[in-house]
Amino acid sequence: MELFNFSKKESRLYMSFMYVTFVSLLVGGLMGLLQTLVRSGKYTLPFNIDYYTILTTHGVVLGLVLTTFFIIGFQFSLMGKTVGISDKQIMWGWVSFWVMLVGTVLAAWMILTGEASVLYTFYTPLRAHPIFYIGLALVIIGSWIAAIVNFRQLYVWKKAHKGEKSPLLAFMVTINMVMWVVASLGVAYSVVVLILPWSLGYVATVNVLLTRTLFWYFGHPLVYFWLLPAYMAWYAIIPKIIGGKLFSDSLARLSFILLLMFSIPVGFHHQLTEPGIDPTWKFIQVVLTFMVVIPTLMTAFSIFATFETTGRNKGYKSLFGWFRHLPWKDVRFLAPFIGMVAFIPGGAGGIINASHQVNALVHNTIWVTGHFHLTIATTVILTYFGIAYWLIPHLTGRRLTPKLNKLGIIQTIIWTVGMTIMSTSMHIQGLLGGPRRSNFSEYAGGDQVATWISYQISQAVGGTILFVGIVLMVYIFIQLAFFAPRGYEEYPVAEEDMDAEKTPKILENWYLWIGITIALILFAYTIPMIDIIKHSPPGSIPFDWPIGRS
Ligand code: HAS
Repeated sequence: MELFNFSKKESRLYMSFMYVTFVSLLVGGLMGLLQTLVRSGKYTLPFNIDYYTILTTHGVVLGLVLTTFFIIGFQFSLMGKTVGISDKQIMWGWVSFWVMLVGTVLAAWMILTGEASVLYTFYTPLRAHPIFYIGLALVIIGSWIAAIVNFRQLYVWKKAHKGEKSPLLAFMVTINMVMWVVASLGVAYSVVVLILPWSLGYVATVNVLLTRTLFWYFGHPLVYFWLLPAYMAWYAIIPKIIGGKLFSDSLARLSFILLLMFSIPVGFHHQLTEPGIDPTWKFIQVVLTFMVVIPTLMTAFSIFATFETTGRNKGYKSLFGWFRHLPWKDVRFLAPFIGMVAFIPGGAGGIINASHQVNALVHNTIWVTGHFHLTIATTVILTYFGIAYWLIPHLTGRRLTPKLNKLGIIQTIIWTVGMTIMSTSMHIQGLLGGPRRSNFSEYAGGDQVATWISYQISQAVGGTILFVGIVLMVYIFIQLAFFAPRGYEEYPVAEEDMDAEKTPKILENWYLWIGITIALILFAYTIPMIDIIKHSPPGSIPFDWPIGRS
């Protein structure tokens, strides 16, 4: 397999995305810490800062900015490594970076000045300053530019390698970006055509249900947009780190195709309690949601099989000998591995959420917050950290020293302990009916509020431990970017076995898979969308509805 070396110009581009990622980690993490402290009832925010301002900053900066910048930077590096990048493509890579950064700065400015306390889901009728929506639109446009560059990179490679199958990682990046573009069309339409004119005062009303539905048309693939880069590492990078080979190129491609097909037509599982959507269509989307479990379990099987075959090939014979000899002291393996383990309860929680009637028990409780702190904030983020340990030194021409590796292991343990305490307590409080996204700690309440607050105190303990983990991670990043000894750090890409089965050509038939994806979306959304547009009352939310929560 041909792998390209990075030029200085390329490395600079990829690193720029990483700087934004780690600045976001610090800012967003600090907001998370403040939130848990405020909710514990033991601390009040200084300078009259509104709870919803920090909650919005936390969600937007970590959920939208950190993830998008990391993913696009990492994916650019994967494409550069496997199919190469031209100077013109690098130039467009910079355009995408700057457009996204300007958008981020505009949105952040509005949030921090209290003009956009609308949370990361920016549900109407909460209304933000128009500049916030313009900022969001720019972030999406910037990401589309990156997608077009990635598509072009693969196209150019394919032209030069007629009849060859594309490199697995380039194929995976393309799937993720196709999913992102198809999904973000919905939220872009909602922001630009429905919400922005309303926020500017050009139209008097906004269709609340339509904007929420368009958000969730985008929102579920958004969580898979976060997850797929972690899967890329699990399938095609971790095997190399543990000294093995790719388990199955075909299985990996098939699971990505299934994730593309079943990630989008499922947004209603976030709206199961919402009136105005026919229950039949909710049921259909619940069924489609459960289909997503199939490629997920294929992934679990494939990873386990990689671990076992690698160990057996190394000669470890007993039932679990191969497991004991995994490279536990290598943080490039340990951090993503703990991410995988966290996905077992995280995924189980997702299945509970998706189970239609059971959703009524947990919806809008802090259980959901516990669920996504296991999935995105543990499974995905620990895998991103695992990637950063080799990607950053590879880009800066430095080395992950044994000392930094050890610090990374300590960081992983701190994260695991902090998140276990915080997320478990969120799950339990949710089952006791504790609401999410609200700060009631200053109100005197009955026994129930007192019980909730006792759980919120343990969340503050977990949150504080996590913040220590964030500071340590940022320290490691700074070391890897500027101070670690110069040298060469490997960019680990797993190879196929010599005698691996040939990958069927049909797995690269883009027309077929994108066609089925679009057909499924049309099936799941056309009739309910017509219903929503026809029947939900426009005019109910006037323009002079106040900005933000106040
Ligand atoms: Fe979710 C809400 C359903 C996965 C993120 N989710 C959210 C929200 C976020 C989020 C951010 O149906 C909140 C949105 C908001 O603000 O309102 N979710 C699911 C389902 C899955 C799922 C069915 N979610 C994710 C992932 C996320 C994420 C991934 C981020 C990255 N989620 C929901 C629903 C709601 C929801 C409802 C709305 C709730 C409400 O009422 O508002 C599935 O994809 C999960 C499938 C996963 C599995 C686990 C497989 C395990 C693997 C690990 C293998 C481990 C190995 C190591 C090999 C079935 C692959 C083993 C080693 C050993 C030693 C054991």
